[in-house]
Amino acid sequence: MNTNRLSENITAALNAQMTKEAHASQTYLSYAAWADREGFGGIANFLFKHAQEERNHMMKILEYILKRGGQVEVTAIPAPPENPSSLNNCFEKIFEHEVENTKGVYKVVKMSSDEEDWATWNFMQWFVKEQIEEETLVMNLLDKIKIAGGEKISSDILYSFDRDMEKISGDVTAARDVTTINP
Ligand code: OFO
Repeated sequence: MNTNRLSENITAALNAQMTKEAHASQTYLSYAAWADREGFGGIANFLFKHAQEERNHMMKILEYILKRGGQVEVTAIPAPPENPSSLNNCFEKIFEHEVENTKGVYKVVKMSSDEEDWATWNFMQWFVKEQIEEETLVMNLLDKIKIAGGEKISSDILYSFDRDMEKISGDVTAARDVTTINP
């Protein structure tokens, strides 16, 4: 008896999205390390936390595939893009990355609607909402940087921006408190 409730196409699309989330996690991780090396401790912490969030998104999809009796395919993750050239560039790159991720989410939503797989459609609505929040968050940060001078942001504004970023709370444990038991 076949208990797999996912079509071949949906399984492939969900696995692809899972890899996209893993890639997003690696990208945030790489930018976080860059930010830390540049001396932006608050921004680095924000990005480390976000890397963990993206990994959680990957796990959410993995668990869903398993729950529906489908086949999980863990594949190679593409390397993250090059390091940003500035703080402004860092958040521009993040915004572009999030928009790309949203496109991947929409692809699965469209496919599930075409196939009338309402379980997957319903599952993916969480990601649609999450992408709105993430795009808005990055958009607002970019606005702040723009007002503060964009590429020409002064070092004292940069200092207080970095300190403010330390205070932005995410859904996950602060990077410095992360352990394997408490990811
Ligand atoms: Fe950037 O959030 Fe995952 O989906």
